[in-house]
Amino acid sequence: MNGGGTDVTLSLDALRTLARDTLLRVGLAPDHADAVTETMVAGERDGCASHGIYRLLVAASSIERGVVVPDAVPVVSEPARALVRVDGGGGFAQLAFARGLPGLVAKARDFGIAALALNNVVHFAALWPEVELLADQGLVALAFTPSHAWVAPAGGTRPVFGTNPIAFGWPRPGRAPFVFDFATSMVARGEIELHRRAGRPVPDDWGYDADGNPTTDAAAVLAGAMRTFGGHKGSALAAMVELIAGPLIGDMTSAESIAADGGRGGSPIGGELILAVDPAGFLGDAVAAELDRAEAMFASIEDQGARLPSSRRHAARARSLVEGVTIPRALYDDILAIGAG
Ligand code: NDP
Ligand code: PYC
Repeated sequence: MNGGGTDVTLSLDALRTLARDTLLRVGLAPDHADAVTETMVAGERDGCASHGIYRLLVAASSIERGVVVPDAVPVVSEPARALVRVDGGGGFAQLAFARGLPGLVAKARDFGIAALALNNVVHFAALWPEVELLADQGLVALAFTPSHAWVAPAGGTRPVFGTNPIAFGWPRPGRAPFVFDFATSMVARGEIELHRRAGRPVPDDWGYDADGNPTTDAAAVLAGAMRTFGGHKGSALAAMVELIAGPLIGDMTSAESIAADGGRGGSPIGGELILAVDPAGFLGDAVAAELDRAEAMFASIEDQGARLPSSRRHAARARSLVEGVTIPRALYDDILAIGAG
């Protein structure tokens, strides 16, 4: 660790130790602490501050307020031949995903397509680590999860939807997969929380205050309603995520999640849907040729100076592996204070 000023620089190993020790200190079981730590370290390493080590504050608060079951034992079942379900038992989603992953991959290879439902989990994280893992194994992947009702539908000003991210992964032979992962709100709520912590205003199209007026005050948006991205298009996608990762898998909508939280201010409770497609299912021996055709599309994007999603993330990853990560001292101090009383 170094830095006596406004920032603190940590190696990834030091960051991992900080995260794991903090989670164990607030009572998270070791298998959960390992899984949760890896997702936070990956976020910070890849320059995703809203879902990096800042999430220690969020996860610890969910544990301390009794929102998450700290020693939950995920239970894996097979509701149909191409489907895997993991009942997370009220624990964090990361361990449930890890338990369901082998079955999802095996079924996608057997049937060409398979789905994994995580039920009864608490979700504070980014989805890209999950689709990246699947794409690294040659599968095309999609992931969806509702959150808490914080987002107004296009044309309204009162929260109905969660920030409802959609993540996609596509395998690229010999290179990092094509991955995108974004909220269907203008930005993730975590980004607005970071603006509030830093005392920075937000753009006036990110959300409304509690009276339904556009505002640049981050705290007012957090108390009011966020906006969907892309107007009615983001609104429809947010509704889709509610449906396919809510009622379709027998789990909560964002409105039900925030009601279940009962004002405790914890992370969203509910489900996640992950789809995996094996390109060989449609293509057989033609997989390599078809993945090459996809490369032509990626080249035509980059050849004109546009960037692919994840390129910023991978550049941050390469930097962090050498230089470590730098976080605000105020965040570091808040993390050290977790569990202190
Ligand atoms: P952004 O609006 O920053 O969008 C992120 C995605 O868009 C990334 O894949 C990013 O790639 C890509 N991207 C950004 N700018 C460009 C560009 N100029 N050209 C090409 N691609 C670009 O993220 P959000 O604030 O919407 O979401 C951040 C995170 O929050 C996500 O990881 C999401 O999973 C998480 N989240 C989790 C929730 C949950 O309930 N668990 C709820 C809501 C959000 P790159 O990374 O390389 O910049
Ligand atoms: O940033 O919107 C968000 C979020 C919700 C749950 C996890 N992250």
